[in-house]
Amino acid sequence: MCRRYALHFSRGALAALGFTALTGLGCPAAFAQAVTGAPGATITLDGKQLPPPPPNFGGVIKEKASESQPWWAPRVVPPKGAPNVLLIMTDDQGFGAPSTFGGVIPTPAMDRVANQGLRFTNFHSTSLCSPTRAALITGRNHHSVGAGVVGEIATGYPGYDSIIPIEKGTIGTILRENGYATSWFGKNHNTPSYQSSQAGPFNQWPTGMGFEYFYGFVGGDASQWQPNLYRNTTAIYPFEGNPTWNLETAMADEAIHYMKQLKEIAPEKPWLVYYVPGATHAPHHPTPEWVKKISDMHLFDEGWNKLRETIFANQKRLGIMPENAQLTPWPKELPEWDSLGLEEKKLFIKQADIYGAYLAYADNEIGRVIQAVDDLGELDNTLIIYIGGDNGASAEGMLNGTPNEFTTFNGIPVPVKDQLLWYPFWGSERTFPHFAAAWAWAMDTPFKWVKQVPSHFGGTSQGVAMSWPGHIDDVGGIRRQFHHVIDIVPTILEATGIPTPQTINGIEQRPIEGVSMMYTWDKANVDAATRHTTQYFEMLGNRAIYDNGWVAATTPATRPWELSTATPPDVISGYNWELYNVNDDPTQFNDLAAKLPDKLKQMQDLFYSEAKKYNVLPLDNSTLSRWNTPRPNLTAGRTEFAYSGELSGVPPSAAPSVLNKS
Ligand SMILES: [Ca+2]
Repeated sequence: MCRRYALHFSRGALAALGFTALTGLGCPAAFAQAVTGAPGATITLDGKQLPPPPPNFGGVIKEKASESQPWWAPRVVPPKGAPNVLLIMTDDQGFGAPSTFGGVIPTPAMDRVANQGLRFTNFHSTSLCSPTRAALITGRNHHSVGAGVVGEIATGYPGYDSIIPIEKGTIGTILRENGYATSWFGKNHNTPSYQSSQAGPFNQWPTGMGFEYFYGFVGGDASQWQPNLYRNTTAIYPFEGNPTWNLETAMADEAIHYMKQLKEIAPEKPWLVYYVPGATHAPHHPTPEWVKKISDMHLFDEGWNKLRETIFANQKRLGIMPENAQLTPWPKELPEWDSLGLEEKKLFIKQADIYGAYLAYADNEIGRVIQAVDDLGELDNTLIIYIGGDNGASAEGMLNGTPNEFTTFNGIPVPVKDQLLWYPFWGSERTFPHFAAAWAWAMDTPFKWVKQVPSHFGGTSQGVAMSWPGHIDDVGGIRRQFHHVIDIVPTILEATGIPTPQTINGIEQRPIEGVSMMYTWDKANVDAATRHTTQYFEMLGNRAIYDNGWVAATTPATRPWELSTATPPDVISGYNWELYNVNDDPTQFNDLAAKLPDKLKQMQDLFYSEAKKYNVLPLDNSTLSRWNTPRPNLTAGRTEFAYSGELSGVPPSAAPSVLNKS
């Protein structure tokens, strides 16, 4: 019976095929004695070659079927004990926004993960959307995977072309080929913009990157009321005729349905659910129920300066910030709350209430997904990683905020009196709103700077909660080791016991660049030195280097809230550098550059050697011109366009340019 199967698939033959172990041979099946190879047989790969080479036929073929023996290849299953993986990341959420990290906005779902696992207070993103996301799913630096900047402003260099190279496969592909069900819900932003129309190609859509199921939007942001929504690669419109429909709720429903269905059909099959809501990127689109709930709490009535003090006090009380941390000063570039008039305060409080409602709403829907994991009996068998934001809070609303984010992209500030016309509708489908830049700075408490800024922790610090019951022995603990978004893939691989592949589809794979964070799960390692000892940062010409507790960083030469209108200096010589000892000074309060010029020089040299290693060159700090630089476009060379009937969701990269035309 089963022994016979094993004879035909001997240990030596398995090793030759790249297989390491046979498990669960499905012996109880009545026909097991009659067949060589059983439909219920499973196998765990050694994972070096993905997919594995096809196994040799293990049966017997004669002229007649009645004299032959059929054979089925065993089903690939992950290593025993490999958990489900729920990988959650919100968008544009500041370090100091959620209650889990001292913020005033209630995030009980993130609290839940933190309280059954660990909080990481020194974890970093790239400071921008597509770059962080590409780094997250590949375990490589953003420039290493063509994502030195967002895809919309890609340029024709390996570090910036928005193409994830085939020699750097994603966690989706790796887990899928090792027997996981893989899925992606929410924001994509990793498909090259010129490949994001219905003309494809689709190999860098989620379903082409190893994620078997996708429900979400392709670009950098989307209306939550009426998004450009896709199921896999097909546009869908579930919101039509349903005015209370909201994507935050719909994507939670979808993820819950997906997990439930899997549990019922294949209860033993582990899954990867990559869950990345549009919140809290603009447009801030919470439901009216959440607007009321948060507005009634009056969280922001005392303004952004007071908010910072409140958050920092909470962070000290919770142990998020150590005793030696100092609150960085309010920047002179942004107005003090007390200098504002009544109308300004009224508008700005509304903007923050809507943002707060959006974050609380998103966390609530994430909480429903986590509760569904619990209800399915899978919580003890699930590694949950909840990353608070893919970059710092966004100051892209300019100084006054805006009822429509696209005014920022066009460099048009909207006066407060004009914005007040939208006051009653803020957050509804009639608006595409963003809050004032000063709120972003406050949401990044205790750090300096905001989204787009990789040089300072305000742009890169993301609170992370991580849990896997029974595997983290310091439940509710805090970890201060420096880590980076490229460390998540190696952490997942170590937790699942799945090796890093040497080849995927015959393509030799380049090394993963992050390090596993699993050593921090051990209580004995609470104060262990970080295993991520060096990390460069670069975005839009601004840059920094972390090395063994030191950070050298350029002073941002342009302001993120000026976006397309700023005039940048020479990208090499036009920047001042700062130097921090972040072991002693975790908020980057004391600039030591003038005191320690030799240390600064050593760190600058290290930045450039790392930059060469990871495709960071050539540096480019251009702003508006970068949006309009030539890049692949499906309309190139065409002057006539004919469209008949219904056609929607065509991205600018596949549509005729109507800029400066009437
Ligand atoms: Ca983002």
